[in-house]
This record gives sequence, C-alpha cells and structure tokens, in this order.
Amino acid sequence: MFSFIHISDIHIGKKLHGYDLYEDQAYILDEIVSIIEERKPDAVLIAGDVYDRTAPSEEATSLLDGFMNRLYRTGSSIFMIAGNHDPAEKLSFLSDIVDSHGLHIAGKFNGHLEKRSLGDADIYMLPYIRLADGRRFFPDRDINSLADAVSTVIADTEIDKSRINILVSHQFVTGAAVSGSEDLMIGGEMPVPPEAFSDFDYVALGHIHRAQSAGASNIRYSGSPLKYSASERDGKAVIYGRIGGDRNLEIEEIRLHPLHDVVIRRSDFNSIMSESSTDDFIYVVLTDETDVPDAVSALSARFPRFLAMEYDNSRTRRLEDDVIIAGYEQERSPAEYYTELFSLIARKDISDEQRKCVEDSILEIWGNA
Ligand SMILES: [Mn+2]
Repeated sequence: MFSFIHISDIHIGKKLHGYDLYEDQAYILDEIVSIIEERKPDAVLIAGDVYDRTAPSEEATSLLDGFMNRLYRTGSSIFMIAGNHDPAEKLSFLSDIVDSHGLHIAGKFNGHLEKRSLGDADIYMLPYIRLADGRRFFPDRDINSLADAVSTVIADTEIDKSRINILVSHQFVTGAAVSGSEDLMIGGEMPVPPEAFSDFDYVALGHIHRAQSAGASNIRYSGSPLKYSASERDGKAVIYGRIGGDRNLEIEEIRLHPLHDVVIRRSDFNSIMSESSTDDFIYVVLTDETDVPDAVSALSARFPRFLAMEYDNSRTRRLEDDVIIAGYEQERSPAEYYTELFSLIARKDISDEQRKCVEDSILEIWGNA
C-alpha cells in the first residue's frame, strides 16, 4: 500500500486584484499541514507553482520555509517540482543535502526524470519543461512538439513495471479545462496527450488551477488550494490517494476551507447595495441597463474585499456578439480588425492619424506578414 497527498499551484505571494493573500495562504497551508498530520501519507506530492513569481518576496520565502519545516516534521516524504512560475534554481537550493532527509526537490529540468524509491513505489519528478528543453537535451531526436519532448524524456527512462510508479509533473494535458488564472503561454500552449503518461499508476499534475482528471482517472490536477479567479465556482480540495498491492487506485478529495471565499454576486446596483455585507472576496456583475455613476467606489466602500465589477446588459452583450462575429471573418487585415475594435469601444471612428500609427506599429511588430 502506498499513500499520498497531492497538491499544486499554491502560488505563494500571489495578489488577487491587488489584495495581498498572505493571510489566506498561511491559513490554507495550516489546514493542509493538519490534513497531512491526520492522514500520515507516505508521500506529499507538490506539483509545481509553489511560488507565484520567479523573484519571490522575503515574506513569501519565509511562508514557504515555515510550511516546508512543518511538512518535514510530519514524517511524510516530500516530492516538490518547479512549475513555470517558480524560480527553479532557488527552489532546489541545497537540494542534494536535504534529499537524504526525505525532502526531494526537482528545480530546473536537467535532461532526465529524477527518480526516488519509497517502499513499493518509485516516484519520478518532471519539473516544467518547454519544447526548447526537449530539443536541447535530445538534439538527435525528432522533437516537433512538447508532446514529443515529454514522451522522449519518459521513453528515455527505464521504468520498472513491477513497482508502483508515480509521476509528479507540471504541464498542460490535452482537454484540461482552464480557470483563467494560469498564465498559459500567449498564443496557446501545446498540450501533452495523456497517452504520454501510460506507464504510471498515478500522475500528480500541476499547472491548471481547476481540479480535474485529464484523459484518465489516474492522471489528475489537484488544482490550486485557493480560488485565484472569480470564474471558479467549485470548492477547493487536496487529493488523498492510496494504491494497493493490486495496483488499485483509490482517490478521495479532502475539502479545504478558505479564510475568505471568492464569490460572484449578480444583480442590479440597488439590490447589491442592500444585500448583507460579506468578508468574502466579491466580484460584482451589474445588470443595470444604464451605467451607475461611481459604482466602483460605492461597492468598495460597501464590501471590504470588493475585487472588481462588470456590466451584463443589452449593451455589453451586443458588444460581445459584435466582437465574436468580427472574429469569424478571415479576409480582413489586422489594421481593419483594430479599426473595428476601436469604434466598438471608443464609439467613434478612428482618425487618419491614429490609423496610420496603428498600421506602422503592426508593420513594425509583424513585418509584412
Ligand atoms: Mn499555476
């Protein structure tokens, strides 16, 4: 029997619409430590994006330090990889030394899967990799996609099928539903098909902030421990998994209870202002047909954790429809698209001088393409 707790995308140091989440993150990390103390899993799998930025603040660093120290004292082995948001080298600072103490960290991808054995299980660690990493480490292979790169790294590893095999990875897997706070690569990130992971009994994924399985029930995103965008409706959880000698995987989602939830309230301005206040982070959708003067300052004064607001009325719906229709037309130039967008938003025609400026910028950025 092998047991584990799987978490990811803590994003320590993240701000939500300008609000510092230090207290909220400290609170949820406390709850995660309590769950681990209670369940006593063999391993804690931390699947990347531990930090929110590659230059974390002192406060963020000390929050992670406290969390890691407490995790270490629970007695579970810890497996932590770097995500695309992490300072990969800093995350694996002194990793060779702490490795012998059951704290295993894979920072920067170094060309192969890091493997550690724990009881009946082999645990492999694959920090976030890019297509360029695959090409750099396997120059003589035909690597045309991120899927090729990940498959090549895995194929290059000798996996003992008689063992329980676990992979900790931070990638975008085909079909995963994003929540909007992930910062995927501009222009779209090439997804990895779940078939690339067929050798593993469980794949602990990070990168996507909404908990879900990806292609198979043993390939899972735990999701972030807090809601990092207002579009997330579902509650958050950590994954508690057990794999028996028969390789049977049992998954349990253990609910987390945030200090402050993130909620959307949708109604007209007067109704929202007359509702009871809340300590939660609140995103407001106003249904009023005409704009309410100073709505933002009124809502900020009314709700201590007011995030932002938008209108959903016949005007904004028409605007959306127009943009969608415009997006389906293929034969117009980028400058023409811009001109249309400008008049939709500014509600007047672009001037000749402005249009020239846009055309020059497009030419400068894209060339004649
Ligand atoms: Mn993330």
